[in-house]
Amino acid sequence: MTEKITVALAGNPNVGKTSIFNAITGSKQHVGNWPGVTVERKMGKRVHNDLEMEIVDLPGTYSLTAYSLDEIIARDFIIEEKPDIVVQVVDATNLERNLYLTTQLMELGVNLIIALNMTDLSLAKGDRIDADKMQEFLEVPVVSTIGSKGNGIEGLLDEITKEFHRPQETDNVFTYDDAIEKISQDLESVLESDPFFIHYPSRWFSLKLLEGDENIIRKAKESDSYHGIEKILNKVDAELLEAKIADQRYKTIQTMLRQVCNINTCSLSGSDMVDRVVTNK
Ligand code: GDP
Ligand code: K
Ligand code: MG
Repeated sequence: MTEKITVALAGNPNVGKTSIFNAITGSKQHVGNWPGVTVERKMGKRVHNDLEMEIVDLPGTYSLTAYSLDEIIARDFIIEEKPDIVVQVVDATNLERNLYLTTQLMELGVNLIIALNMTDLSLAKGDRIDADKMQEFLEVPVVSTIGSKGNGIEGLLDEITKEFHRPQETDNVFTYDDAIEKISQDLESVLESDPFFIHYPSRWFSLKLLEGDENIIRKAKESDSYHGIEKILNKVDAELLEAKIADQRYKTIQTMLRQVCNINTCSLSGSDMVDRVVTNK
């Protein structure tokens, strides 16, 4: 029996999402627009083993905040359509920046697989990335690909099948200092006690509140629990927290990079990245 599943391809712009989408779906694709907007929406089909996969090529995003239309489209699709699997296509020549989006996808609680793409270019650059160690650290499958040549696609499809049949566990690699964890847990309790928030992953929603995400705060205001949420948020300095959260995400990424690759070439300077994320409004 064939089961139907949805697989979303996420990732930063120009990392090879569409190349991988084309390699998976061949000519079985259709192009339209996302509802209500003129952003291109590509869907395609592929049957692999016992699965009929509907593949969705999401707009390229650096984060999943509400800073741009592309980010809103990608995040709404993931939250509302709940794809069975999300494949994040990662540019192996730019790991540190790409893995920032990984933190967001993990916090959303998606069933994640990483396609480590552009591995021909990273190899040529002299980087040696240990995909097995990366997989161990992140607790998500990592498959090496060269999207433009269609290399690694069968392996990726096998991994999608395995991941779909694997019982879902919650990965929580990205944790924060005790103060942030405590406030986040307080918020998560409020969110989990109100059915208004039932469709949102509470960990992700609470971190977005702490980051001062305007879209999420507006959403929270529509709920009956906003009074309780506001009381918790009033106790913290939102701008400081947003920077701290981004900083701690990069620290975890850097810790991982030191373990999975020859650090000099794989790592960029973390502080520049934090500035970019925080001031990107
Ligand atoms: P998207 O913006 O994420 O959809 O990226 P595209 O699929 O459009 O790819 C961006 C560019 O990178 C294109 O010129 C692709 O041919 C190229 N590309 C994609 N994957 C690879 C890869 O693994 N290696 C190399 N060398 N180029 C790639
Ligand atoms: K492109
Ligand atoms: Mg594309």
